[in-house]
Amino acid sequence: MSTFVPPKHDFPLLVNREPIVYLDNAATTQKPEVVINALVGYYAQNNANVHRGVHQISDEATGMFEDARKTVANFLNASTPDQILFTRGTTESLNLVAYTYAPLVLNDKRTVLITEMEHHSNFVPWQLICECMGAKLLAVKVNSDGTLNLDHFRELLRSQRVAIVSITHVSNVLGTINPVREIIDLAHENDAKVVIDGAQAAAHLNINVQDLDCDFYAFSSHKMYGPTGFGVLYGRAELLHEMGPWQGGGEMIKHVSLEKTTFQDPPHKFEAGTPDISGAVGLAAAIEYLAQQQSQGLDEYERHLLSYATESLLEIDGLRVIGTASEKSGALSFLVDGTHPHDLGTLLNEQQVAVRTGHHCAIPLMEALGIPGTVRASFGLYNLKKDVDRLYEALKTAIRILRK
Ligand code: 7TS
Repeated sequence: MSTFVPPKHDFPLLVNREPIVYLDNAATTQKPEVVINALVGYYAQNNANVHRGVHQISDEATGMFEDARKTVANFLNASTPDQILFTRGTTESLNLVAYTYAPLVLNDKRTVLITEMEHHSNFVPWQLICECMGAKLLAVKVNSDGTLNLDHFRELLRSQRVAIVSITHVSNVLGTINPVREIIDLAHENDAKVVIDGAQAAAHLNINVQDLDCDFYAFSSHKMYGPTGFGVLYGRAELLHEMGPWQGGGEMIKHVSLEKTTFQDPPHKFEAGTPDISGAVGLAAAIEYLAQQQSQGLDEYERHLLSYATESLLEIDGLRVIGTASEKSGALSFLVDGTHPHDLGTLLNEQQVAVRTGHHCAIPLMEALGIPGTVRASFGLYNLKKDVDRLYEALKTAIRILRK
């Protein structure tokens, strides 16, 4: 095990709600005190609207908001901050691409490729826009171990006129880390643009949009220790310039008249109305906090913890891990013979262990795997081996009760 020490004491909720073991980090993470303080500090000291006031406080708020954009650009290694759009989260980021970029390229019966392992938020927006444009939506198959069927991907790229590939970096159910670099290269060789859903990657992997060479990258602040209701879309500059605005309103215009409105350059063209300024400030604080943890060996620790959890749970009679790819991160899904996931989740909750059960907003994946749902334990930087041991013991008790 690495020398990283999980800083549970940095997270007030975990301290206040002891002895609850929180293993639902793929749904949302808890917030460290530095993030909570950044939000309170912003409202107590610097709250004003951005990009419009001539007064000092508005200047400060604008500075903090735009500094947060720079922090996010560095976090993703984007070449410029104006390629960073602030949204309400991954869901809104993906909808933004579907509604403003897809119409430019989905004419003429072209295809959007997703995969069977997508979260509904990387599924439904594409279905809606494809229906609207008369385009085809196809899904790359998932192998029984939870990896992507890359042969099927290559075959679809060959046989279809693919305009867009939209794929998750890390599966929220299986934990699979997809080989996105390879997928992006293959897609580009076939003239398709690539959107990456980074919702489950941002807290766990180092993301470098220039190395990946992706066209769009989306993630949510709340899954990486930042505030809820805030997120990011990275877009390649030339594409953001081609794309029309998304919503109309204040601050996204250059000039308005009855005849014609002209628009600001990206990113402001895509940010109509008063944005979530505190969200940006909170996300910047979360990114700094996460970077500090990473500098102390977090990545290795998280890998060890996931292996430890997998090995422990596999000792339980009749337990089957759903998703056994060699490259995994964050989530551990499983089923236990003779029990229903929901019953297990309920009995775990009674023993103060918080997990998620069900289809995890990935019904097509459940159907592809032929399972009703899973129990999912998902880990954050504060989880200890002791938490895994609590899960193990609570599971054994739950199974004993259910099998009586
Ligand atoms: N994409 C993936 C891969 C996700 O896991 C989620 C949320 C989203 C998109 C949507 O993110 P949002 O912040 O816009 O809601 N996943 C989950 C989950 O696994 N359990 O609760 C939410």
